[in-house]
Amino acid sequence: DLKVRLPARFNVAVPFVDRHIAEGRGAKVAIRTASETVTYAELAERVNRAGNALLASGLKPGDRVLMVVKDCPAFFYLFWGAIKAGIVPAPLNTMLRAADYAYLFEDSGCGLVVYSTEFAAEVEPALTQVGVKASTIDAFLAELPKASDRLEARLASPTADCFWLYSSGSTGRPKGAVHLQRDMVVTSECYGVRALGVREDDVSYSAGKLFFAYGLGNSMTFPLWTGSTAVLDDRRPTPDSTFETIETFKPTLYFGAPTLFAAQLAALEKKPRDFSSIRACVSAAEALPSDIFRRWKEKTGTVILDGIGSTECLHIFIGNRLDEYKPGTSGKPVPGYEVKIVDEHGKPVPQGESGRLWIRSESAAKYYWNKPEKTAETMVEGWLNTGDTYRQDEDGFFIYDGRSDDMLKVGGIWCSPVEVESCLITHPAVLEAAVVGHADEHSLIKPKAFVVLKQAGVGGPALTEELMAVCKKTLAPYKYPRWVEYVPELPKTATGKIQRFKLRS
Ligand code: 3UK
Repeated sequence: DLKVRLPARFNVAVPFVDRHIAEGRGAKVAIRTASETVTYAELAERVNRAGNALLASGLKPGDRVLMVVKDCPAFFYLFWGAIKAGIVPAPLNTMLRAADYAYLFEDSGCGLVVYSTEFAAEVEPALTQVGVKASTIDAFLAELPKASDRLEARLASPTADCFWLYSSGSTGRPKGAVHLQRDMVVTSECYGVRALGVREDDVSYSAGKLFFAYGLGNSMTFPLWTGSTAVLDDRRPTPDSTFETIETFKPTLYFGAPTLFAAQLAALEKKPRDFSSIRACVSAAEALPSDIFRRWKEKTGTVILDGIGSTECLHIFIGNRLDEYKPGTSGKPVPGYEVKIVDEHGKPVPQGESGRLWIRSESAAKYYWNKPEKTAETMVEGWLNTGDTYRQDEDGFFIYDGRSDDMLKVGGIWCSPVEVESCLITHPAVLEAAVVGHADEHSLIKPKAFVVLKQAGVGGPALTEELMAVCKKTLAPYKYPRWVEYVPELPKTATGKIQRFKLRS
């Protein structure tokens, strides 16, 4: 039986945090960073103090605390302190712009925003606009010594709302995926332990940050579930920063994404690095080209296990394993997850044919906050529509065939073509724009813009520079178009909808 069993009433902070004290792991290091180490005993105490500090700030069980927090131990204190007190934490992408934050503060109806000062330039204007209560991480940490180190865990059902993660869509605003008490137990046990084999003596390091569901599992829930150790680095991941972290902290598991593996490979051509501590690498967020797998293995001697996960499912649901992998595929369903590939009528396709991928699992978000229509479209009778097109090969491995919608993964992060188009048309020279994915030299997708100008013939390198600059300035910088092609008109349907699929080919 692959189902994960939980008591009728519990609080998920107990097995993830408090259990380690009872099991005699108090002196073991839970978190390592360049400037500090935190033991399991220190973690449990600070989680209690954080929960009490949140309650003292006026938050009540069920209220949301939004986190714009870099990868640091305080992320753990805040997240688990909230959960233990029955408050709902929602970590946000730290790369967003003021207008995005204003929307999220409003949409969530949150009682408090806690942010790292590194993000103040985008967070503070949004706070002023929305008028929500806020604290910097430093101010929050300064409150902890005054708060009690004892906190009674607030018990709830395994299917009670627990935390949120926002995910973006092709049109419209980000959707808050509401995750339940049991969800982190399910991902940690099914993918973390059963598929990946995370164990107590592992040291995990994830280039993907904690605010992504991917990083949250890699560097927080899997280590805490197994009583192992997480390495946190608050820098923007580059080849140099990640190699330095690997050489300094000697992780056994390294979690990256294809764009970063490609950049690391380019850097390895110039200077070899020490990978001897690593027993497995994991890649997710977009498909890993088999050429990157091959070159990585050649250069580092380690395999990269590609797996597909989503914010809605919380972590990887189809993945390669150390004992069973095939480069160029996403692997096989993770034990405990049900998977089907269906046609547009919902009928399973014959083996080998491409169709839409649906997932059924006990780690799936229950609904999107405030978005009943999106919920009804995506979550149907216990199944979750991933929006991906997949096929299964003769050995049962799942092969990614692209998205069923127009959404792009850029460097592993969602990018809506509509959002980039809306930004491009703010430039006075632009009449219309359409954005699609285009493969770069590593077979990884980046945005490409097709632009119709108000005045034909003025398009050229100078204007292209300007268009890229306006996108970098107004949007999260990774979303800017890497190529701009000037065209006389865009292909459209009779009703005037841009046919992006025609531009892709
Ligand atoms: C795409 C992949 C091909 C796919 C995620 C691991 O990426 C994560 O979550 P998001 O909500 O995006 C989900 C979508 O991204 N995708 C992810 N991984 C792969 N496509 N191969 C892959 N290996 O379109 C999927 O629907 O940002 C990844 C763990 C937790 C996660 N949330």
